[in-house]
Amino acid sequence: MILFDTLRSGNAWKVRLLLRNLGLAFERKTLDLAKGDTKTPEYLAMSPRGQVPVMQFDDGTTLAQSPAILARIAEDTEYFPTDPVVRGKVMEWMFFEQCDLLKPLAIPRFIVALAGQGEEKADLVKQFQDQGYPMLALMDKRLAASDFLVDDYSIADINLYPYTSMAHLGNYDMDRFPAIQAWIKRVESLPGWVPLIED
Ligand SMILES: N[C@@H](CCC(=O)N[C@@H](CS)C(=O)NCC(=O)O)C(=O)O
Repeated sequence: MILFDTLRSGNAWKVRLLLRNLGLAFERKTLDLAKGDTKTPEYLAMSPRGQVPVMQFDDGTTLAQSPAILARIAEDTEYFPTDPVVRGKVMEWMFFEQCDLLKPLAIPRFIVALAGQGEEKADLVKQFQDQGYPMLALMDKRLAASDFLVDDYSIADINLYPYTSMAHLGNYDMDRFPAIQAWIKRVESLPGWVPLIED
């Protein structure tokens, strides 16, 4: 299997976490967005949006969109339960992340920590934080009642962990969310956890 990623992509980090959790071997092709690596005709055939991650499977098929990749890799494993009610809840959290959480967390992190424009774009950061804080409050409420987002650790946790754990880099005050902080520590203590930048 080949994972197309970038050095600091949280969406690709999700896929590496699952692969490491499962102990699966894979090759990593680390691209450079600034050089247009994801906008070539060959790459756009795999990812019409020209984004990472993309996974190329051993049968030659490819898949974009991190939750879809997680779901395919986790099929028939404990990380993607088959019970329709439980599986539905796992999907619910993954859609929540894509629709409501990803941009409010990822864009401030990009502006502040990666582009170094936190001061000049403070208003924009605040606009995204105003969207993100209520979503983090929903997560915190759930995690105050449960060790993991659904029942046991699943691809729901893997999908929500990277950008939540990096939210402070976008100047989010994560002290407001003690249950999220405890969950982050819980995820990081599991076998196979790897940091964003691996040695
Ligand atoms: N919904 C997508 C989002 C992927 C995404 O935003 N990837 C970023 C890097 S983390 C990217 O490739 N950005 C370059 C671009 O949008 O042109 C997913 O979950 O995989």
